[in-house]
Amino acid sequence: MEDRLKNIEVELQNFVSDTKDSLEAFRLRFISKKGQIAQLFEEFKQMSGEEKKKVGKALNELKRSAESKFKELQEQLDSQGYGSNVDIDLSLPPVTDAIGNLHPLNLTRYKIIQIFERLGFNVSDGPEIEDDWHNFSALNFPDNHPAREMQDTFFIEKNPDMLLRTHTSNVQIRLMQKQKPPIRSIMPGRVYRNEAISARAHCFFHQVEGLYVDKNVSFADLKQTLYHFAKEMYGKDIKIRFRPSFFPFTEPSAEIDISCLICQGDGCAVCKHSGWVEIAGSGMVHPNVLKNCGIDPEEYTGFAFGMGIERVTQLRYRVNDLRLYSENDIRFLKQFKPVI
Ligand code: 2U9
Repeated sequence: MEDRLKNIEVELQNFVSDTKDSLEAFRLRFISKKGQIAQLFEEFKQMSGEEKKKVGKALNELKRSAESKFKELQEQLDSQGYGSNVDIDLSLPPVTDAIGNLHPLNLTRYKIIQIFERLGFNVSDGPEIEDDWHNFSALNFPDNHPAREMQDTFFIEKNPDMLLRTHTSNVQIRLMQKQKPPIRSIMPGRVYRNEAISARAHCFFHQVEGLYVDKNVSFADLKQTLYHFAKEMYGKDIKIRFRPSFFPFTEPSAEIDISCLICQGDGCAVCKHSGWVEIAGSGMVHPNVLKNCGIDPEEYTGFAFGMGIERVTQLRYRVNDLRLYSENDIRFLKQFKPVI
């Protein structure tokens, strides 16, 4: 009898209950009239006086122990809100944490990075506050170039000039200064221009520029790389064309158009009835720029390109007002689901 008392004590102390049903199981097993302890009391009645003396006290203690453990389990359950007084409606929708989503410009940036990373490009970063040399001079901008004027660029200090970078090309310059070719890198980042804010212009926007410098890099490499990008970004049926252009930092230079996604080239308001939309600028890195960074243009050639992330996002999601990107209006922001 004494051993059985001890075993039941251990069993009831180790009992774990986290539902109403398991609490009821405890009651039936230890406390009810048909439970184990009641059974022991029945046996107790049949015992001799001598035996009763030996186990009587322990049996009463076991009964009290079971009752106090039952109370403890019941209180535990009540405090968790699952107790007998609380009704829970399991058909109600769960209460979840509100999860935000990625900004559409970030969704586009990640997609662009993913495409170029698969081609072996890495991602480089650099300062947004830049000196004149890294933003203009090293890129072959002549002293009198209009971009160097206060009307176009935000200057922070004059003599020596410090400014908010107008493109992420400063990162290419810094990369070429410190790393010898082969260089295959893209530079996403925020850039600043002194513009009045409207649906079509803003004082800042985001770019991804790219640079590939090695022996024997040709204009054909540039064309195929950007054609591949356009197919990955806009679908395999996209058409692409290169229009001759001019930039101080590339020679020859070309602007890149894709066939209009809205009207498939038939002509609409988005493509101004031309069937084509501009998506990027590009060209072969000017020999002066390579020289400025200590790279021999006789040994190495390279191509570079630049595109606005807002522009790519506009074509992707049909966002027609640039101001929406920075107003932080939750009704706008919550419409974008990752399609990375
Ligand atoms: C180095 C050498 C060459 C980057 C280039 C463009 C052409 C270009 C615009 C597209 C839309 C800027 O965002 S935008 O307004 N970019 O047209 N960018 S080639 O050329 C470089 C960069 C760095 C050292």
